[in-house]
Amino acid sequence: MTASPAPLTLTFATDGAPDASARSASAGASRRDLLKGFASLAALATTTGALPMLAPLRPAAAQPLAAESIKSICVHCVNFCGIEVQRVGGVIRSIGPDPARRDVYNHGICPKGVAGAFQMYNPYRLKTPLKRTNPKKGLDQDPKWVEISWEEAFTTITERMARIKATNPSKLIWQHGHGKYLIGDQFPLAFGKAFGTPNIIHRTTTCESARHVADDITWGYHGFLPDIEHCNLFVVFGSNYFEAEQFARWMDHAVTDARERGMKVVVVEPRLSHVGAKADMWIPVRPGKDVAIVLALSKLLIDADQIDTDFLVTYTNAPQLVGPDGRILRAGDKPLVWDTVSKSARPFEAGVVPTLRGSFTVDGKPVKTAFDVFAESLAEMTPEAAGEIAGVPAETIRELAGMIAREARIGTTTKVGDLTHRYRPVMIHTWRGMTAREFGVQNWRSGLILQMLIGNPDAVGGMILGPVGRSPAYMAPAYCEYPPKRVDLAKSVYFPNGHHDVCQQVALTVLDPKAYGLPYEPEMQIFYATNRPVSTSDTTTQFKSMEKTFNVTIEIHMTETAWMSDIVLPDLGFLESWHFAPTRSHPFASNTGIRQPIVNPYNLQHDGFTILWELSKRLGIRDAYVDALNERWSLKTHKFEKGRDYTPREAVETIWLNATGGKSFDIAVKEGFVASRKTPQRVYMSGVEDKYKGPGKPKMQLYADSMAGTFEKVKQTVEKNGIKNIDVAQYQIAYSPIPRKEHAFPTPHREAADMPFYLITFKSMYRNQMACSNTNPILNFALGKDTLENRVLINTTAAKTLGLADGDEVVIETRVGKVKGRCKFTEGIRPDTVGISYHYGHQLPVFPAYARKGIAVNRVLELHPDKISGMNSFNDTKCRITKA
Ligand SMILES: Nc1nc2c(c(=O)[nH]1)N[C@H]1C(S)=C(S)[C@@H](COP(=O)(O)OP(=O)(O)OC[C@H]3O[C@@H](n4cnc5c(=O)[nH]c(N)nc54)[C@H](O)[C@@H]3O)O[C@H]1N2
Ligand SMILES: Nc1nc2c(c(=O)[nH]1)N[C@H]1C(S)=C(S)[C@@H](COP(=O)(O)OP(=O)(O)OC[C@H]3O[C@@H](n4cnc5c(=O)[nH]c(N)nc54)[C@H](O)[C@@H]3O)O[C@H]1N2
Ligand code: SF4
Ligand SMILES: [Mo]
Repeated sequence: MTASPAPLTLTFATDGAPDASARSASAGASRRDLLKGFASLAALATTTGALPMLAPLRPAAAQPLAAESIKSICVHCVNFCGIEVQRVGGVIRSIGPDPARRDVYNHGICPKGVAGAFQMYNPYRLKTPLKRTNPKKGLDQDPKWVEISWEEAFTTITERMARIKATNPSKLIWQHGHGKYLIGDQFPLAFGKAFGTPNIIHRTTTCESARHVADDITWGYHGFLPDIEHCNLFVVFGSNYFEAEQFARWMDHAVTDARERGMKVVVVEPRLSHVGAKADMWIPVRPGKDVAIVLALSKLLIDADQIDTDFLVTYTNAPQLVGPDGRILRAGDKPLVWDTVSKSARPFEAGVVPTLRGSFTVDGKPVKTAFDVFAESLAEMTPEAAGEIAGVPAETIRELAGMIAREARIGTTTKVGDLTHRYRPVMIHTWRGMTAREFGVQNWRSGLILQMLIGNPDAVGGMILGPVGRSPAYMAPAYCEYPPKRVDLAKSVYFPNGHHDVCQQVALTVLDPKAYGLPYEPEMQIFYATNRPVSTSDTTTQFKSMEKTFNVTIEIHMTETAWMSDIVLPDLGFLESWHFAPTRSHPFASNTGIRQPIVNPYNLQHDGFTILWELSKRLGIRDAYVDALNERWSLKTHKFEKGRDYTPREAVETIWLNATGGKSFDIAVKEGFVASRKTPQRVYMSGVEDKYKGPGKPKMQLYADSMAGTFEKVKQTVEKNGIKNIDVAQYQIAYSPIPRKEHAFPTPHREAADMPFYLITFKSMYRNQMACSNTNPILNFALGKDTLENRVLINTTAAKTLGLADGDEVVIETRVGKVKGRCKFTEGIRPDTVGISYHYGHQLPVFPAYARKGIAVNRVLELHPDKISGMNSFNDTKCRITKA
């Protein structure tokens, strides 16, 4: 899904309201039409009471306008595509892909990227700081905003923060979402350190943290990419790379090219996504049951001896011995294997030849290999049993197992460049499909284990890993702190492996800190580029918590989160500011880039960086902030100096110089990035080969012994402290060292049997998250009626048995609430499942009607976070559909 950098223009109906029927992509619309359109839109923009001031557009006729082309990086979504922006007379005329990135990342850009300029010129932008004068907070309350100066805003905020700092700095909470991709995590984290609060909370548990944590537990780092260039069978369990994903503008093209070369794509997903529509085979799995299919595939491969024994023995802990207590046997801290040479239990050191399978007696105790513990646990996971759970014919599962076994070419090698290396051209892939749910870690662990069975980690055509082993602590039993220090309870006994923050928990702890043993009452929350309550499950509770605290929101336009705030600060957007940008790349390239300001139509003064800098000065912590920044960014050759200020450009330059080994910043400004292709040696030999291969090395955790260890700690901590709100039996299921059948049954699947439909959500190409695109004129009017609202996707046959007609208004009822929306019949979804895309149904009266269209599905999603990672439950809720 790409678009060429054609110039964009649009017209509006003459009554002043933007009109979809008057939509036009013709070049005929004049700049005056454009301005008139914005002015009329602006008349609706009652959020601030102020009319927008547009960029100084000069009359077209007078003189030829200077045309410039500027390189930057899109961050309308998290794909970070390289872009080339055409600016004429100081105004953005078009945005297209940066052709120079083709070899290192993105081919083309998407409609959201093309429409990026309209995020900046959007008349609904916040233009001045706002102060709430109605003390009562609620979505139904008018905040009675008054405009204030930056000076008043900073003074008010600093006074409160100084008081908090003097009493207990932990009472300050900073939450960001999209903000991570603007100024980066490091600035807020450094600020938190200088201020003294541990409560800097990122959004990953609403995003994909279960996937990260599964990787972390398994190989001590998170992240992988499919080696699509060499893969022959790509099995996708819910990764939406034609509409969403995080490497999509590379992956969509790479998959399309590979299919032309002959790569087969199998998509396992309840809904026929664009990815499924362009696959060789679509397997409509019942939501949340993927793990059952993957376990059955594992069983079939093991039973047929279609596994890579050599890989399992050499790189993984599959040969390690497990005792009757479910723990790995150790001598000191060294795990034991059964040595076939000495016929005894020994650490895997030089001269030892471990067996993969077998039961033995060690010190009078019966033990068996971790591999056998796993294999035996699969006894009942036949294709028939898994098919029954997952709603998929057993034959289909057998067929897929056959394809994997055939294509994996176990035992073979191939040549890439001058490197001869293991060849396993099969990749099992997921993004949020298997992971955005309770038991998300266990679901994806099953996928990782399946890939260990065929030996594809860091093999040609397989799964390419990052710097594995970088965080060995993630592979050890978790700390299980109690009482918790952090308001999100990450790494506490509640979410022991919450390595990536637990953002949706903040609201619950704020509402009742004592219930979780938090030794303080949170007082103030700053939200930077996140619409948190709307982007997570159980929206109502999330909003309630904002009634309790003093809230500041840093935003580009009004959002529900801002509406619940005491002070709202306008931010510069991504085409208006300097950012050191984390860019995406692909398995064969790495790159470093920047974003640079291209326009500033509303003459805004501040961005996230300058706001934090100013606060640090006013709070008297600037030098401590500088120290923390040098540490957080790991700055070595070029550092921030104490006793002086930095402009955003100077800050970005400092980080760039450090990251690029001193490459001139002129390159950043001119080219936008520097990149290098990786050699095959670096791609395939620097991960598991380097870290985990052979005797004397640590091992990838096929059997996650650490989980059993963590569970023991949870149990002890609960008993010792008399903790009432932890269900130990459920933690035992969650913390199994290997994935099992129970992980296909998240809470609503067990408890809400009277609700007939599974409810899943997904992303749509024309929207980004929950507030980025709702007032963007292009994304709302230029793309056709299908993009204006989301519908309840329901299977045609199922809908007819409910007496529905296509397009009927229906009520979606779950155990936490009801929402209404129009249905859309489709054959592309299972009859027991309904699908509703995210992004729609804004709740504020200040938004125009078009921005409020559609269904705010998160209002009816149940919250049962994954107990390991804290991952929010997006695709577990069950529902009833009735005609409205
Ligand atoms: N049901 C369901 N829920 C989901 C998902 C789903 O698929 N289904 N997806 C989930 C995922 S993957 C994620 S990551 C989360 C995202 O959740 P959030 O991080 O809360 O994302 P948004 O809702 O987009 O909030 C980002 C805010 O940043 C603002 N913003 C954009 N640019 C700027 C800027 O330059 N400066 C400032 N200050 N603000 C800016 C936007 O206007 C928007 O209000 O949502 C999750 N929620
Ligand atoms: N257009 C657009 N692009 C985006 C974003 C956006 O908001 N809009 N957000 C960005 C962000 S922050 C992220 S994290 C990525 C997310 O990127 P992805 O994870 O690729 O996208 P999602 O649509 O969140 O979810 C993936 C798929 O999971 C499927 N699914 C749901 N339940 C199940 C299930 O039980 N089993 C299986 N197998 N599949 C299931 C859905 O149908 C969906 O197609 O997208 C990024 N790109
Ligand atoms: S995929 Fe995301 S980053 Fe790339 S152009 Fe589209 S919105 Fe921008
Ligand atoms: Mo995300």
